[in-house]
Amino acid sequence: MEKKSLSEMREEIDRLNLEILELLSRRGKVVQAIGFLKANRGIETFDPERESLMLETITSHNRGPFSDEIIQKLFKQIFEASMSLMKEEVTQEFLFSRRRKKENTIIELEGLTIGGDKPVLIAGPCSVESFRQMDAIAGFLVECGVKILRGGAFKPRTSPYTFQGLRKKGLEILRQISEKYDLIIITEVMDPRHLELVAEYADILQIGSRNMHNYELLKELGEVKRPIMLKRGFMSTMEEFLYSAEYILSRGNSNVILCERGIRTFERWTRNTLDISAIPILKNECHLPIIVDISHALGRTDVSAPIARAALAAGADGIMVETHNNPAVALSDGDQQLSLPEFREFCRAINIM
Ligand SMILES: [Mn+2]
Repeated sequence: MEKKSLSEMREEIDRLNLEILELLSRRGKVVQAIGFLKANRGIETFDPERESLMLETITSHNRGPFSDEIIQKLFKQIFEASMSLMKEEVTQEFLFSRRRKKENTIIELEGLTIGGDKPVLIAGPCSVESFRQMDAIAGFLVECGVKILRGGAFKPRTSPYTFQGLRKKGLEILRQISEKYDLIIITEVMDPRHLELVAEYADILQIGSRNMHNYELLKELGEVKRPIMLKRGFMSTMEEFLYSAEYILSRGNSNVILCERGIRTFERWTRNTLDISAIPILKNECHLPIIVDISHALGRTDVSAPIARAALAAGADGIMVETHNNPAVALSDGDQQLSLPEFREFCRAINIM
């Protein structure tokens, strides 16, 4: 056999590298096509039986010089890379995905846009307590330029013995206030049995953190003709959060607003830990507007303004904040609600009105 020089052998290695690359790329393309097919048919991407069969076939053809073990390791790497390619293909198919829809989802409601160029401010008390309370708060908020009023009628409380909300009476108060001040109303729906009732009174339906995993409720929301603000579960990953949004989108309701409201960590000086990084990451991954609820994230009022500014700087489409005419006697979440003068200061500090 004719002896090759070192440089000749190196040239050969260079050529072989490119051939391997060419083969890998070809293999990758086929994998993508399979991923697309599986996504459409809802088939699980990982098939361990098929993988071990492939490894068996490959090692049975191995003629060296690499050991079977090394060959298996190398191919295992190729399989893993293929799996992530396939997963990418599947995620692309999700309705929330930015890869599927490039432009932002903009929700228009009575002349107001959520997810457009201008951030929105959602304010109001934790709970609807009485007409007088709501009247005092709403009158003040309107003067500050607020267009969306929040207030809970159905309250998910940690203890069954604390105030559970005024329920239907609360919804009626919200409607009256909405008509008096021309405000858009957002309120929580907790149970599929109340959905029709709440949708009758509210303009935007809020799904609380505790209900982010209530898939039967999410499915029903897909059929409702109202925008939905879905709050992130306090123990949920961003991926789980988006999957929950997908439940609503996939049933035909494309008006979904995400709400980051903090996640539970070991930190006790704030009620939750606001996940600032979730804002730009979710914006990259999906096309839905994102509101940041600073009150439930913080559980305190003293750092409201810098945190709201941070959320806006990170790309939030709006801020939600709890405000009460007399936080000291509020029936729920007293510690985290801004008083009305504090709210006015807050508005000045964040300067989005
Ligand atoms: Mn609250």
